[in-house]
Amino acid sequence: MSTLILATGNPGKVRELREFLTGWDILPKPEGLEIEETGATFLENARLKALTVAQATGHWAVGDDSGLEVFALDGQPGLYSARWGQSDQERLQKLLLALTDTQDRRARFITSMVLASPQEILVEVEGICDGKILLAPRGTGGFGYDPVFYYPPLGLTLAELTIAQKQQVSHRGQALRRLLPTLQTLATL
Ligand code: ITT
Repeated sequence: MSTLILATGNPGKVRELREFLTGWDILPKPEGLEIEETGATFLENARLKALTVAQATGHWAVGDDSGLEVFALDGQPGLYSARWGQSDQERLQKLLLALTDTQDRRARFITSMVLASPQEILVEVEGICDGKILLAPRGTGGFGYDPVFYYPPLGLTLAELTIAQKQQVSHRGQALRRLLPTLQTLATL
């Protein structure tokens, strides 16, 4: 079985990537390997994560940089979604507070996902999920902003979905499906 390293320290992302990448020997990012997110875009940060981890381990690595863009907040927290507060709870409360009295609740999740070998970047893909920010959290699944992210076609928040259901509709699921042809090719090498 081929080895693939998940270039992330976020346990929520690890659960979602693992669910999708069956048939691979999946290993976590090496302990203590911290990657400073110095990029100016999601794509630049995703490249940094995937390539750094692939080079450090000598294996293929997949990394994503993602975030929540809220229309009424001019795209914030965006690139700084993880750095907007100390914990998921704090970030979520800050978001609800920032949107108090705001009628326009439109938002979207974006991810840039990159697959790299120790030598080079192999593929770059993107995924987007459109939704709305609720007035209060709902559901216990997922991670991050999922409990306030309402997905209109299903009438549920992403935190009310199973991992498999979230993968069907989420930005990360979409990006992973776009990565699939290359992953399938690599698996046969
Ligand atoms: P790594 O860099 O180690 O992968 P991270 O959590 O710092 O972990 P990002 O820099 O990509 O990852 O930040 C993404 C943040 O955006 C994440 O911490 C959440 O707050 C939010 N986010 C991204 N995808 C999400 C999702 O599917 N559901 C809820 N929140 C999400």
